[in-house]
Amino acid sequence: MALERTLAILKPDCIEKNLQGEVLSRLQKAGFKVLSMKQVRLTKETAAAFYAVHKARPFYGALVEYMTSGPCIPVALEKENAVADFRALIGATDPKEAAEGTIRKLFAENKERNIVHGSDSPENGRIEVTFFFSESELVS
Ligand code: FUP
Repeated sequence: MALERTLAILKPDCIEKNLQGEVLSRLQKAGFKVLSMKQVRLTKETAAAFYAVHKARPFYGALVEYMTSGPCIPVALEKENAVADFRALIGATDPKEAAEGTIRKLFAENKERNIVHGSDSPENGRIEVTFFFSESELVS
């Protein structure tokens, strides 16, 4: 298995609910190495660019609005098989469909307020980490 990077984003609902420590603790216990993290308030432009792949989807405008409604914490993660393992840890996009014990099943409200983002492929994992972090911020 290859060492991969994946980007987590603790979303505004995670921060509103004071679940930052809870989510970070779960991902660290699951073996993810935190390469870097920071708290940011996304601008409309930044959120729109990050989710550009979903531009044509009906939920795009609301998603951009939501992701700019409060602070977010992008977290750069590294682990063998990081992308698939992180998606398994967080569960399905819709918490109603998420497996028992997953972060979204435990803490998320709906498909929009679903606590945490995870990259969907190793290629996007690298691209999304680079979207938020420069190499100097990733040096351990
Ligand atoms: P995921 O990869 O599990 O985060 O989910 P998707 O790629 O399916 O969705 C991308 C983003 O759109 C996620 F932040 C969730 C959000 N979304 C909505 O806000 N409403 C929807 O109906 C579906 C997805």
